[in-house]
Amino acid sequence: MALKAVCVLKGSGDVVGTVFFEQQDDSAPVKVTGEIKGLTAGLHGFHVHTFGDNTNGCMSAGPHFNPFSKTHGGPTDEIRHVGDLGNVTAEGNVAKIDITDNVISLTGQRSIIGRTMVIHEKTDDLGKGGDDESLKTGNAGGRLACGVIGIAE
Ligand SMILES: [Cu+2]
Ligand SMILES: [Zn+2]
Repeated sequence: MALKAVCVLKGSGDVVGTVFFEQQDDSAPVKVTGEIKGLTAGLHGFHVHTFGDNTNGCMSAGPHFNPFSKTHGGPTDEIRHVGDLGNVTAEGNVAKIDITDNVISLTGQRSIIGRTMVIHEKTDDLGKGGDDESLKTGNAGGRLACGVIGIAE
């Protein structure tokens, strides 16, 4: 049976979203779909952060989910955090999400269940920015909205 998860993103401003995750079995890629509204047009970093903790807003989610102690990268890079899903593109304030990823999972060591999905203020430079911060966060800036990823029906 397929594994499913869902995340409702909220923040201190107008950005809101819903993201759905589906994986056919343990070893299959995860299909990520959904929509985020209230963004400025352009690219916005989109990552899974380590903790499912929003007690102090999106900051409590901690750094990018990184169980294998790698540096930050893009979704198609060999060296990346498990949580590195790259950027989503907003057109007319809305980003439609349609990502298939082979590294995140809904089960096992790479499971994102109970962790936090974050949408950022700025573009993720995918680790190619040439400074230290690029290899940690992709210089994606503030956390506009976030939500804990939970098991869905
Ligand atoms: Cu992030
Ligand atoms: Zn990262």
